[in-house]
Amino acid sequence: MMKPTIAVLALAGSLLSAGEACAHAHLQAETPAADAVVTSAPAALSLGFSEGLEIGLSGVSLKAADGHIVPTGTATLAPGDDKQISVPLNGALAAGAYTVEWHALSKDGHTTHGIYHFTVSP
Ligand SMILES: [Cu+2]
Repeated sequence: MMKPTIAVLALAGSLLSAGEACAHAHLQAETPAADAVVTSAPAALSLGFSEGLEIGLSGVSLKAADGHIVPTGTATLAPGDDKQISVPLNGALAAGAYTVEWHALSKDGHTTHGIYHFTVSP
């Protein structure tokens, strides 16, 4: 008769902690900004998150409008700020629409991911 009670308590406990202590890394700001149209090609992508990240298991990929992956430098954390990822770009991006796909592992061990777009205008 003990087991169902324990299971219910465990479930209640996990729901409680999910609401209280969980701190997933949410993307808060990015450059170029989501849906921005920029007139000069950016030298890097930067993404700012709500929580500190494990950079080894976080990353960004950049896709051109035709779906091809655009080669980039390695994503690194900003010096002294483990919430900020910077991804250097190899040379100027051609005019066109781009998709940024990111994934992040926060210090609390939870993963998040997302997509946004920006456009480099001719
Ligand atoms: Cu979390």
